[in-house]
Amino acid sequence: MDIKDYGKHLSSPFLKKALKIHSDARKFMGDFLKEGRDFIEIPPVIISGITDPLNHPTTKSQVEVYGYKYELTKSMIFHKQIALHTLDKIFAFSPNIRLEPEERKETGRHLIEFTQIDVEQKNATREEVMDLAEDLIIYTISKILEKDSDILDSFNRKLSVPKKPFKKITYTEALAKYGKDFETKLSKEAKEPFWLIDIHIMEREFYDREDPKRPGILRDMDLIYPEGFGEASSGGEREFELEQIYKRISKKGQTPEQFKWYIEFAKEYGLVPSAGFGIGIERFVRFVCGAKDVRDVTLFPKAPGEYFPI
Ligand code: ASN
Repeated sequence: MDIKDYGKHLSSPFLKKALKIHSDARKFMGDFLKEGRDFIEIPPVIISGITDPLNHPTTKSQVEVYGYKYELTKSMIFHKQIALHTLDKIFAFSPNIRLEPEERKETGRHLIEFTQIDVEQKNATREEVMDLAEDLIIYTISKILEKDSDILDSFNRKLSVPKKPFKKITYTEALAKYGKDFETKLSKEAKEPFWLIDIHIMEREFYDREDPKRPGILRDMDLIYPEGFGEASSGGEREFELEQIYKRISKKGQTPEQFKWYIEFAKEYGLVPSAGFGIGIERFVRFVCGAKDVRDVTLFPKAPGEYFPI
């Protein structure tokens, strides 16, 4: 985006209103977790010796500090697990940097800099955090409909509060019915957000827990928006036993050395069982506003493959 296009973007009434929705969404999500459910908000981590490997290729973004290499946060997954040594229920508004492949520029869903609300709860099951995520989405959408209906009307956006429980489809079923591109097809067909569950072991990162009763299947889930808006969230129960973590790392062709500080921590103090999820804020705002592209609702939009110096 050059400076002239950025000028147009900045002065668009759509952006101005979408930023109001963004600001309100953060407030309602924070209120729900803090006041409704006793979660503690923790500060985000920007640079660290460990970050999420992610399941898809991204270019490593690192900075050198005092001669040591740090990575920029791709998600706070490991920090969430570590924080549960002190607190039982946590969340952060976590800025993430993911240098996505250039071809993701036109998906309408990818930014290389974005924020997710990243939530984790000690000793929780997948089903408990799915229930929590449903309540969080329902609360936030209800509040936005109450407070910002004039904005949504001006966008001609008809949004309704989703009903609980959200529908579920297993990864195996989705693949069999719709083929490899199931997410796009299912999202286009759906009228309400729905869950994709029981994802296959090689399709997600090593930290999502393998079902002890069903080897090869994970105790995890993605939340998918309807109307073609695509993925909203990913999460699950976590691996917490070192043996299993070693096994999963090697299965993904990774090495414990890549996650040195996480492994050191786990060896020294152990990890606690937990489950959690993260919801991308800009994607949530895009869905609420019914925007074509996530860049349209973002103040400083940085798209894959693009140089945007502000
Ligand atoms: N926040 C996600 C989770 O809690 C991880 C991610 O964003 N890759 O599972």
